[in-house]
Amino acid sequence: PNFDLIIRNGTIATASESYKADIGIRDGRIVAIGEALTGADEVVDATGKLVLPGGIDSHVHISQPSGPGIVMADDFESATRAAAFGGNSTVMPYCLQQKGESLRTVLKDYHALAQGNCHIDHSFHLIISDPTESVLGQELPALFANGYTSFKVFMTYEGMALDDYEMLSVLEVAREAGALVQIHAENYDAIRFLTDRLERAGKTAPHFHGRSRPIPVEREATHRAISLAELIDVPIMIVHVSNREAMEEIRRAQMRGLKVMGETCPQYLVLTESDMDRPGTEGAKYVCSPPPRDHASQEACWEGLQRGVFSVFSSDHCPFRYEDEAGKLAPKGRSSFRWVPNGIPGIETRLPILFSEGVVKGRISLEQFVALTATNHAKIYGLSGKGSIAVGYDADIAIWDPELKRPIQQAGLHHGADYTPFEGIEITGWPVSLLVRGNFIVREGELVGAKGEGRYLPRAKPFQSRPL
Ligand code: DUC
Ligand code: ZN
Ligand code: ZN
Repeated sequence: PNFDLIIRNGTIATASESYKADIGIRDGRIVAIGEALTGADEVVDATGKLVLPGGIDSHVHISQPSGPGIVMADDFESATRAAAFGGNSTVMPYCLQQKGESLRTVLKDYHALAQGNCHIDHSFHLIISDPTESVLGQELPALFANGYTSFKVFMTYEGMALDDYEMLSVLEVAREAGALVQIHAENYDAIRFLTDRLERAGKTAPHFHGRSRPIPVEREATHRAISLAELIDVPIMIVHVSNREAMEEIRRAQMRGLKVMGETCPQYLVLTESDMDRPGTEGAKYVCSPPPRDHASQEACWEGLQRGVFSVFSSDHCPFRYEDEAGKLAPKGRSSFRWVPNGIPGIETRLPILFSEGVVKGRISLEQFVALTATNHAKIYGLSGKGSIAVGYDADIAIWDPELKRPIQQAGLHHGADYTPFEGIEITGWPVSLLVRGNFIVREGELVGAKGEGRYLPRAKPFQSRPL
């Protein structure tokens, strides 16, 4: 036979067009796209279905240490399983450098966690929290050369925040090496100050998490991050943008010709600050940073997606269990929002939310959906042969039923968390099957792939990371 597998008669969509055709797959790659292909070991009929590039989620946290006594709800097995059910074929989790750690040790640890446990492909970003001379001078440059071509820095959080001098030093190394820097932009001192004042006033319920980091905290840090990157002349990605003011800082930088990219996430489209306002401690289920804002902010994030201010849409999956000693309300947490770990699960619901709220409701086109959820992630982060449906590309394919209606329910999800912040949202359009390199991982809603099928993907130097 010509092919191992033919996917017949589906509607294929890429970042630039959609059309009906058959896909011929051999040895894990797409080798033909055409009409009436024949000669395969197996033919899958995709009539009435959408055939999309598997999602790439370039912002997820898996098995990441998150504070004393706190354990993330997902390991690599459960996170990649949930990701596969959510239509994803590749994830890019973080490897967190804690103070004093060498990057080599950090990478070794995360590879050990991932090795043999992943259902889908994965690549890694580093989080740099301790930019010592040896990290900047030797470790980072050596790692770039080895396929670790992007990393994240934080402007807030104890033990992670870099001051402006450190930010500049890191950006300088990124410029030399051609790496892409993701920035978590919130003003650390402002958050510390506001948190202290709120606690002093006895305002410690989860709801006050939002009040401890209002929009100016994010806007100011976004502006500062852009200014620092401009000083060094190095491209950056501002991650998890939550509101209009931060979005407009990015847009203004783009209009000025700077290479500043932006990312937003499902929580900023469908949640608001009032979700944290639930009785008792239940608001903790929605605590993430930046926090969800208001309806006007949701509209601004849609606008950013529609107009290309944001080039990627990621989950920021960062799961903690609610009913768990090691979760959202880990011991200290009972006293103040300050101790609630920041982050929510979303690896499985990212694509259905954007499809249903975006494509089905007419806010974005199907082609924009593909660009925002797969193609741009591959291009921006240097993943070659991924993120599109084209001859020569890996056969990473999600088959969607665009008419399947089902609400998001915790009971139907596959992650390790014990709740979803998106419970009850009505969704039209779900992925039903998922292939990675030509192999079914999920088939008609059933897990058929074994853990360990997912591969590690080193990445090329991102083109976008070239300075002006
Ligand atoms: N930043 C993230 O990217 N994820 C979760 C928490 C945070 O602050
Ligand atoms: Zn962050
Ligand atoms: Zn994150």
